[in-house]
Amino acid sequence: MISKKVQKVLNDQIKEEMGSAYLYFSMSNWFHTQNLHGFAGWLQHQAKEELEHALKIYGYLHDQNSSAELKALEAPQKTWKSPLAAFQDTYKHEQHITGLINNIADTAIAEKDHATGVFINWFVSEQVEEEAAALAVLEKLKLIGDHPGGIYLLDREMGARA
Ligand code: OFO
Repeated sequence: MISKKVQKVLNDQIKEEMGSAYLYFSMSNWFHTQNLHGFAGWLQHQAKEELEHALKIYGYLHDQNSSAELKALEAPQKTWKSPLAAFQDTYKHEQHITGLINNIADTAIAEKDHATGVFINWFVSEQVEEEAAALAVLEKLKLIGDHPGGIYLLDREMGARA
């Protein structure tokens, strides 16, 4: 059984993971409208991963004989002024999520909840990868600047992810 505090931060995180999925679906949609289908595919893949993260927490709550509370989601941003602006937001968003995951880890420690500590460690490592992946794209976009040829090539590279 997990404490009320741990239940709360885990339920809040389900909403955050669903919100991440929503944000990345919305970005994917915007990239499709820009005819950058490689970026769109990359973000769709990312959105699916976020749904899996939400499901992982949902499953853990049930394994702990608890119940998931599904909260309302806000509509995500719909347009960006450039691919660079979108990936600045992606990187910032992942840093925000890392902070929330660290807070869950801190809560588990404060509650002497070793099971949740072990469970959330997977997310701690995952966030290192997610920040690195977003930053790698962001840095390439900074290098490319306003050169359409560079965006075109990066779009092809991004399309290889799926
Ligand atoms: Fe769920 O890792 Fe990104 O947000």
